[in-house]
Amino acid sequence: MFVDKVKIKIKSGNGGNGCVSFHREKYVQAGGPDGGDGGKGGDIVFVASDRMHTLMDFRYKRLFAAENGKDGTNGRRTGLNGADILIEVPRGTVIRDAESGRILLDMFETDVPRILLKGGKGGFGNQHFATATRQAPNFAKPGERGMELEVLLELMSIADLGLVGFPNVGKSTLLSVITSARPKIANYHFTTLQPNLGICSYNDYSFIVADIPGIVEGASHGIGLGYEFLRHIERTRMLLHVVDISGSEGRDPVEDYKAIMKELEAYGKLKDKPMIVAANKLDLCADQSNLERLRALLENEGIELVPISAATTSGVETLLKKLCSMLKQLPEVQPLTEEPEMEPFRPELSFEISREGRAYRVSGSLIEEIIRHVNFGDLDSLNYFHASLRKSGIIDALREAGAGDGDTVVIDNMEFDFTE
Ligand SMILES: Nc1nc2c(ncn2[C@@H]2O[C@H](COP(=O)(O)OP(=O)(O)OP(=O)(O)O)[C@@H](O)[C@H]2O)c(=O)[nH]1
Ligand SMILES: [Mg+2]
Repeated sequence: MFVDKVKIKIKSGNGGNGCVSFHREKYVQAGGPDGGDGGKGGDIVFVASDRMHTLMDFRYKRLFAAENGKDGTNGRRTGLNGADILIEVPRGTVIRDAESGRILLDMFETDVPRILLKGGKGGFGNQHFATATRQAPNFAKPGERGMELEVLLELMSIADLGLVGFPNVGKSTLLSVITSARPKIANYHFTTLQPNLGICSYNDYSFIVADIPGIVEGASHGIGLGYEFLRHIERTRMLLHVVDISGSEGRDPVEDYKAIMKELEAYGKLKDKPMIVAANKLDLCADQSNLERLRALLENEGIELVPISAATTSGVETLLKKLCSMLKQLPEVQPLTEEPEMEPFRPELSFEISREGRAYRVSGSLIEEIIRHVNFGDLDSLNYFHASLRKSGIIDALREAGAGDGDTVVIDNMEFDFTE
């Protein structure tokens, strides 16, 4: 089964905590603070590879969490950094924020690692907080938290030329003739079940060709299976519309052409792409009437028609010449615009105040975050705690909730007297 869309969870590592420690040595009294810093949390890194062609591997592994940084230790020793996680994806994978749909990364180039979530920084150990007036800082900083995100991986193949057409018209056969790709070819509909890419080199020019499953009339309404795959030719520079000009299946090639154009129109994003039409299976044609009818129609629309036989390769060289000269004039495929706004990835911190008998309880992620930074056995740290409560609006909220001087405020498993 071909998988080209998956949702996964990623999480970068937390930074390690800074350490509170004092230098201890025999006969040396009151050594200075020597608590080391926490290590940095691991990053979540993506890299595009040409060896992968689907997102199949992600069907079984959906959670990727980088390692946390280790805590600092005494003797000014910094904790080890957490290991990064390198996630390999096929080239052309677009990574979106699952919630907003915003494009975070377009994995356009192979082998270029790209960081999506940075690991949290390690906290400073108490060695950093010594000042002239505070020689024995009894606190250190906790590590910064990592980031967590649900992302949608979507493969959108990157190619120069996209092959479209009804099933069984010879798209894959043509791919096998002009590139070294060896797709499955057979005389029935929907032989191709996933996109195949191949590189076509002609004279000094080379370009990537994408072959996708055939589409049928009504594809935009869910008939057949090709419609979803049109995504894989969305980022091509031009299309090659392959028609079975012999009408070998008893269909009318002109009607086939119109039907496919209708589906491309319905898809939207493909309708303005430059296009050449290849009238394939010419070797099976008893007469030229189909070819002439199609030619008349296309002349009207200003679209070039090239008669070929993928089976005998007649006309293929002419086709390649035309494709190359057209491609050379078309702009290169560009990566999608990324909007990697890092801020919103950190969970919104909030708090709430509830009554607990006569006391007021403060709970929620914001207060938990503040508590992480406090050493309740240290006066400096307590002052910092009080300032944080004020700065974050918790004091104001308590007062609004009715708390007055001397009332009891419960935070975590501690009780405080409310003071302004
Ligand atoms: N006689 C003749 N047969 C051809 C030609 N091109 C392809 N065929 C045959 O047509 C059949 C379908 O070819 P494919 O290349 O699998 O067709 P496709 O368009 O990729 O089909 P789907 O993957 O099902 O959409 C095969 O039996 C091919 O051998 C041609 O130029 N002449
Ligand atoms: Mg095919």
